[in-house]
Order: sequence, then structure tokens, then C-alpha cells
Amino acid sequence: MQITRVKCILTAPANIGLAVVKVETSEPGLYGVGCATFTQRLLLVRSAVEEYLNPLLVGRDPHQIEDIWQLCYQNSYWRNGPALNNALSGVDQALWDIKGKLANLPLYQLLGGKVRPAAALYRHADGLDPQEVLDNVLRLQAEGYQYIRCQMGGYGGIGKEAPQPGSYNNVAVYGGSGRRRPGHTQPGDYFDPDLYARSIPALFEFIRSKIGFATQLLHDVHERLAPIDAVRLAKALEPYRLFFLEDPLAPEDQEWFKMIRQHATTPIAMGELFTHPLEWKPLIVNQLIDFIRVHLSDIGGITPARKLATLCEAFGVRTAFHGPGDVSPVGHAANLHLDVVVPNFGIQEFSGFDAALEEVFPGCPQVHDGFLYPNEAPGLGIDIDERLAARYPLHPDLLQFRNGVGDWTQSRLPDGTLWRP
Ligand code: GCO
Ligand code: MG
Repeated sequence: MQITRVKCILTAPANIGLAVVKVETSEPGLYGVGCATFTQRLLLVRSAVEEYLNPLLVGRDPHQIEDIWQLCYQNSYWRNGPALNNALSGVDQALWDIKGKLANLPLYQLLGGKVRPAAALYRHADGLDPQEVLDNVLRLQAEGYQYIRCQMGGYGGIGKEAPQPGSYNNVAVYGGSGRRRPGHTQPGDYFDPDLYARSIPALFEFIRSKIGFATQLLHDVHERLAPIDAVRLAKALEPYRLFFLEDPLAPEDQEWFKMIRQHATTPIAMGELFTHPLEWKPLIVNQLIDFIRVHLSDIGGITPARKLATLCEAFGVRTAFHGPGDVSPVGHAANLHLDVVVPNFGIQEFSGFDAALEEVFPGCPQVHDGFLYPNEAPGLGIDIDERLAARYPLHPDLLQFRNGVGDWTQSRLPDGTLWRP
């Protein structure tokens, strides 16, 4: 049996650009699918898949997953990075899908079998004020969710202000903080880290006073704070007993995790931006984080993720794989097959599937009462209907990530400095 073609399909059923790799084989009707979604740079991933990996892999034996993974990883000499890792993940997940189809077993069986029937999920509650966040928490509780992430005003918090280039003395900004901006700042998604950091303990005080402590609560800092302010926030949130505080620091600020540990017992989750083993290794072996939340396709797929989960197991770190809307349903299925087999599973982030996604991706895993259940079909148990996928082409702006200058990946501090989104 040989690989006959490796291609990359781009589609946006829920208006988020997704990339899915299909590996076809010489066996009639036998193929696999894998998630390769790097929504901000989809064209780079497609080029890596179709112009580099396809010629490298055609003619090879699809059984040899580890060898093919190592080949794709080493072949460019310079390795890692989100574009190459996503392309590699697409191939890797598709090969595991094929392996399951050949064995006529769902992937979780090949990975050792279930240690739990389903994965507990966390969903996101947001709102512009504490009451609106609470309303969304109550709605998710009523739907059966026992883990809820609370944000107020999205990443960077409340009080964001529309850009006003060239104007002086903008006083009444940032939700009444009175912080001023210098003149002639550039357009961007302005936020005030201080106002944000102060608003979050107050939010959790309010939510806990209304719902008590039975439901687990989480929060994502999304690297918006200066390191010492992240330390301060982790400490301030202790009384509200978070399940975890997510991405309190940027990967570049690694050394500061020690400081968080010295000052706070709030559990720490980290890693959706990781693409290189050297980013996670020190944090795990020095027990500086509690949950690893890598984005499976950004580290290269199932093959490295199961090794990473095993490394974490040895150091008491639990998994919390990244599960936003810019993971395709194929990627969510891959997360789930690992979630049900790893002993050190923590939680699974989930963004929900709308009707269009369910239609384009037959076999989407199903949610019951806050848990996500894998299906019993062989391999990943999910497919892509290419004809339907083509009905949701990417608008050129989505395809090339030509988002407006005021958009969220052009975040700025009150004085105009560009900051991490
Ligand atoms: C999360 C994430 C996402 C990312 C997104 C970037 O925790 O779900 O932070 O919302 O921002 O995946 O494209
Ligand atoms: Mg996050």
C-alpha cells in the first residue's frame, strides 16, 4: 500500500478558516483526515502540505507513522514553527485515522483503550459586566456544564476603545479609568491592562457569591499582562478557587512561572502558543504548571501529543488541550481520542459545533450533559464532505487574514504600544 496524494482542504462553515489534510492511498476508498488549522496563516500551511509534503510522501507506506513523522519533521532541516507543525499534524492525524480504519477500531482503542467514557468540557461565558457573565454562566450550567471559563469583555477585558488616530487628550476612555492617551497614536485594539487586571477578581467575587463553589471556574489571561501583574492576579484570585488560570504569561516570559509558584496556589495552565519542545520541557520537569494546553496541530499532531502527555504524567501535570473554534472538528476528534485514554487528563476546552460544521464534518463527536463522547467508527470517526466544504469558501480577507487594523491581533496599550493579542 502506498500514499498516492496529500492535499489540503480549506473551508469556513462557521466563518472561521479551517484547514484539513486528506491523505489518500492506493487502497480503493482508504484515506485519512487530519487537522492542520492555523487560521491566521492558512495559505502557508496549504503550501507546506501540497508543495512540500505531498511530493515527499507519495509512494511511501502509510503504516509507518513514526518514521513519516520524523521524516517530515527533519526533512526541512529547520523545524518546528506553527506553519510546518500544522502541515505535519494534518498528515500525522490522517495516518492515525488510516491506521484505525485498517484495524477497524476507533483510534482510542489503538492508543490503549478508554480510561473514562467521555471528556468533561469547559465552555466560555463572557459578558460586558458581571451580571451578563453570570447570566451566561447560569445558561451553561443549565445545559449541564460543570466547568466554565469566565471572561469579561473578551481578552484584555472591558473598556476597549475604538481607535481615534491623531486626536489629543482622550480622557473618557477605558470604562471610566480616566487613563489618557498621547496624541497621534496608531489605530489598534486598545485595552488597559491595569483596568483589566483589577476587574477580574471583582468579577469572580461576584460570580462565586451567586453560584457558590460547586461549579469549577476558569479564566484566560491570554498573555495580556506584564509578568509581575500576572503574579499579582494569580495571588488575588486564590480565594475564588479557580480550576485554572490560563496563559498568565507569554512563552517568552517563561522564567516568571517560578515567581507565580512562589506567591500563589492558583493552578496554572499554559501552552496554546507552544510549538517547540523546549517551551514545554522546563515548565513540566520543574513542576511550574499544572495543565498543559497545547494546540495539537501546532505541535505536530497526535504523535508528539501522546509523548507529551506521558511526560506530563510523570510530573503530575494534567492535559487541557486547546479547543477553540479555530480547531476543525477533525482536530476536536483527535483531542478527544487522547482525552479518553490519558490517565492524566484534566479537562477539554470546547467551542461547540453549529449545524454547518456538523454537516460538512460527518461524525462530529456529540455532547451530553457537559461531556464529549467519541463515536465508535474506525479511526478518528470523522470525515470531511468535500462537496459541502466547497460551499463554504473562504472570503479573501479570511484567507489572507487581512483583518482590519482595529482588529484583535493588533492590540495596543493605552500609550499606543503594540502588545500581544
Ligand atoms: C482559547 C484561545 C483562543 C485563541 C484563538 C487564536 O483559549 O480558546 O485563547 O480563543 O485566541 O485560538 O486564534
Ligand atoms: Mg487561551
